[in-house]
Amino acid sequence: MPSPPASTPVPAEPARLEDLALLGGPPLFDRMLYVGRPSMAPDAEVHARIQSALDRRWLTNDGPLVQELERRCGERLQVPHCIAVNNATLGLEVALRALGVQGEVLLPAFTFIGTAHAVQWLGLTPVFGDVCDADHGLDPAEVERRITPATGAILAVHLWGRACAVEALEAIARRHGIPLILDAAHAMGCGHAGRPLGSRGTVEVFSLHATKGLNALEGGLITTGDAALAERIRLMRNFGIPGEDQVRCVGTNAKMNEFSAAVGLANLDHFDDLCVHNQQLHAAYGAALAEAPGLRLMQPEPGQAFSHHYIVLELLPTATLHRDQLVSLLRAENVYARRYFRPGCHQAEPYRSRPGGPPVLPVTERLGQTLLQLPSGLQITPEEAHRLGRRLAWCLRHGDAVATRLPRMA
Ligand code: T4K
Repeated sequence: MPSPPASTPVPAEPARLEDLALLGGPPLFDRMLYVGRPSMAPDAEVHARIQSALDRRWLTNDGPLVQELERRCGERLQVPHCIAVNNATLGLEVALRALGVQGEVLLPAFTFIGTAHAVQWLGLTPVFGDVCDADHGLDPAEVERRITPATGAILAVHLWGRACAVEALEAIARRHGIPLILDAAHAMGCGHAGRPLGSRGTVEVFSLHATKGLNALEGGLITTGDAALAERIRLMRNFGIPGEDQVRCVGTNAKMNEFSAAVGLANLDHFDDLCVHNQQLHAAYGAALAEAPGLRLMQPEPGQAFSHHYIVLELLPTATLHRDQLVSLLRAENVYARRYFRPGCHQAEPYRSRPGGPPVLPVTERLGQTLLQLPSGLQITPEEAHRLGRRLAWCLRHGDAVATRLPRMA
């Protein structure tokens, strides 16, 4: 059968199995949709800010655009100290180093590998714990179980921008006299207990990577209420140099440059609108998937601000298709869904090969097998999100028949 003309959208619900793109039908979308596609301010606004940096010939080393970004983000996050860095991984390293952390660091295995590598890179020992089903963040009960006198810090993650169990983790950290570092890489635009995330624990670290909701090409922010810590972090991000002809401590080069800050500021002007757009996408996906059997769409913490940057689905045991089958079906439809975060960090090298082998972490293992993420941001309209959701729901409703035509999954 000939493909429909380009102007006619492919129906969301196929008339027959062979209309699925993986089985020979036309793809649902005429372009690839990605998880992590950057959402950008209008080009002219980005260009104008970059041009201002070029005109000043001040390109890095605590330039005026970096300072403006720090001030505006600090206000937005309601935190006294906000320090821009060149990415969140180095941000975590600088925070750990400025806190003088030694020995072991307790962290979740279900996170991006950069969280664990930041610890390992400093010569510290990552100790992995499991996460909670409810928020996919580090389980305080696991921390209690694994904490020892060798534990130098807890490093928890606000995964997908949902707050981890901060109150319980803060209490444990306080009781043991160790810092709580929060990886807030996903958390711009997200809140907890009526406030923006960014001012919890000892220190929080945001990512402004291109794939994040607020992007500065590459970048990060370290936020804290501790003035002395903030000063050490500022020193350490610039080789330990407080001013001309002085070096006060060991440091690294974790400075953000002016072009990154220019992009970050331009995008910041549109960030609230982006969050509204993402909320509409989430609602559209939710409406289409409401009746999809065996599937759960992650919801924000009730009543709290949320960026909806990550649209997270969980396949339940009753689902008729395996997560990886859905991912293959979607790729053929030009939807590049992701399987964050598999394998869990404990199953990745070098951690997997440590003596004694990786710990058994049932929730991490299960989430690594059952979660997938769908596209968000300006690349996709709510109407398209609805069509994509309907296609997914159709696949699950007809999963038994679809599965007979797909390679078997383990
Ligand atoms: N902690 C957590 C919890 C994190 O998730 C991350 C980073 C960090 C710490 C460390 O933050 P940074 O040091 O990066 O600031 C991506 C990002 O590279 C990574 O920053 C992010 N987490 C992670 C969740 O996602 P990959 O390996 O999935 O990237 P990649 O290259 O596959 O890109 C993802 C998709 O985005 C691609 O399929 C296409 C699209 N894309 C990407 C880029 C860079 C574009 O369309 N345009 C682009 O310019 O890690």
